[in-house]
Amino acid sequence: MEHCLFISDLHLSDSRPRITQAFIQFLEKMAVKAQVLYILGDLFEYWAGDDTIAVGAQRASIDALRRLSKNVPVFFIAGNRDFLMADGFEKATGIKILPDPSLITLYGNPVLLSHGDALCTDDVAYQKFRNEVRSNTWQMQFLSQPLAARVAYIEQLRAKSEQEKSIKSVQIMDVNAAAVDDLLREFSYPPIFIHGHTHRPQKHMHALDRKTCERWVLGDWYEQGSYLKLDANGCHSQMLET
Ligand code: LP5
Ligand code: MN
Repeated sequence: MEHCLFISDLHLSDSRPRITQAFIQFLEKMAVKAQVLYILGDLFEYWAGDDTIAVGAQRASIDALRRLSKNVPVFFIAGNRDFLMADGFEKATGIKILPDPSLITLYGNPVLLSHGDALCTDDVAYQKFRNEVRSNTWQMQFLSQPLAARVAYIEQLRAKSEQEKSIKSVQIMDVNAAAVDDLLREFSYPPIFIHGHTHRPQKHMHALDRKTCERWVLGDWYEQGSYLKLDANGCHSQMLET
């Protein structure tokens, strides 16, 4: 049956070769049979800039994506780890980067897609940081630094983020219910909304202004790979065999 696939939060890294292997296998065995593959952010542990491609970063994954995209369209929405992906990444992989959020139509239904971090509005420290680093001026300044300096900065930032996360509550790091409602209203009540980021895979039902919306949260790939399949009958959450 014709279907589309959705994944997010793989956090591919040279330090976790098993996940990279699982990802490449997923592309070659599963995604190749799909009509479209959507990657909703945090594909990589971090992305320091498109010039990392030239030094061989994530070569195996990038090559596998390029092979797939010759036959299956692949779309990407940036995560908080890989929002610096740009034209160089698109060219190297054949992937098209979409804005966050994006409303698409699949099998006759509007489907809203996002990474999901923008909805964590209770995490005030993160949102302040997010606003800063998503500005063009900040990104131009950051990307003008040598790659080694950027990587060193990101490593420090990762440590700071982990330290802050250890004292933030679970609720603060989840999506804010009112922010979800506002987004669903803004996009005229899409019946399906898919996002990642929180690493809490679940189907949530939203009843809002006498409309209903299924919100599907994708899982991360730390312990086991997973994906969401959407066909004319709706969404189905699937785990990869280990
Ligand atoms: O990613 P995850 O899920 O672990 O945590 C996120 C939020 N953290 C981040 C930071 C990234 O993990 C770091 C790696 C991204 C690299 C991107 C490359 C671009 C360059 C960027 C260079 C500046 O996104 C975390 C959220 C969590 O999701 C749940 O939603 O809570 O947010 C934080 O922890 C951020 C802090 O609250 C605020 C950070 C302030 C940083 C101030 C500058 C620190 C300077 C460090 C050097 C000393
Ligand atoms: Mn994320």
